[in-house]
Amino acid sequence: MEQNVHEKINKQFEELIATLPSDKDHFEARPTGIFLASSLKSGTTWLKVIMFSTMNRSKFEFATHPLLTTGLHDCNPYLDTYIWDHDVEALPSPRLFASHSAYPLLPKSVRESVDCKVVYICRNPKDVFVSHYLFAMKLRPPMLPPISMEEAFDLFCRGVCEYGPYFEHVLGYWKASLESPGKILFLKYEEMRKEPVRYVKQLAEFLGEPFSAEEEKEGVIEEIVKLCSFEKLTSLEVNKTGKVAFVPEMLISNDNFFRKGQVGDSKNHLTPEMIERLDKITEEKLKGTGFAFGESKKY
Ligand code: PAP
Repeated sequence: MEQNVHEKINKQFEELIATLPSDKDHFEARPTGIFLASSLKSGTTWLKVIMFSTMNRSKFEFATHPLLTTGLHDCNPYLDTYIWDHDVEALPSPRLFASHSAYPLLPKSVRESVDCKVVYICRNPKDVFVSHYLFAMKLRPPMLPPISMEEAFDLFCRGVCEYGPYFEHVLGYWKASLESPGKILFLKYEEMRKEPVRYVKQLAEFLGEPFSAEEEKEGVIEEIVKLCSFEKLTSLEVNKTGKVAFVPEMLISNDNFFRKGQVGDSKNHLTPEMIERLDKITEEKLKGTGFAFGESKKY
């Protein structure tokens, strides 16, 4: 039943999109370019700082690291909004961008470049939904009527989400990562939370900047994990009181990007019926794909 509804909505979208005018996309990927891609609330903020500190580890001391005083989003701009009012060509290489775009909507040159790399992070849909709902309620303009969790949940289940239906977003990148493993690294939030050192190491190798034996001995990976930890970032003044403007007219406090940072917190917010419904949709969506979310069966 749910599957049919999804298929119907997808078909309607495809038909609608085919009728829209399209034009050249002007973004030119560079071979050294690196994209952090994700759907909403999947661990983007965390991976952003991990990527920035991994790529720039020889430039900065941990004791005086710019992340201790600089807004998180300044280290890796969202191409989705940054490109509206910035000259992306003026940025030096290697350019590090983040994007919430679905895979087919990434700039063509990014998808087609052999060397430009993409790192995708996904998270189990129940935690994504809860994290997004609570975030959206905090930022919802007061003149708009509130949306109940039940209503928002129904929309999420029917694939009505910012940046497109959640499962299609994840599976789009996952399939692309199977086709081009050297170009797209696919990560899972839950697995990274369990073994951050292992994944920071894998990330550095994927980005062509593996940690040397000496760096490993000096504990550089552990320093990066510590610097980027939820506890460390939330203790910093810049993340308590600083603000970010993805678009000029909308200032968002940095503290909105941190809530609990836990795996499985959705069980404290969703009813057993909601959990059952989303688990069933997840099972149907993933059937035959070979893909599984990190730890999705444990709660
Ligand atoms: P975005 O879509 O607005 O960019 P994103 O950063 O992808 O959000 O996800 C936010 C989630 O990551 C929050 O999850 P929660 O609501 O379940 O708590 C946030 O707490 C979590 N998060 C942010 N920073 C970290 C971190 N350093 N380590 C682990 N989780 C983090």
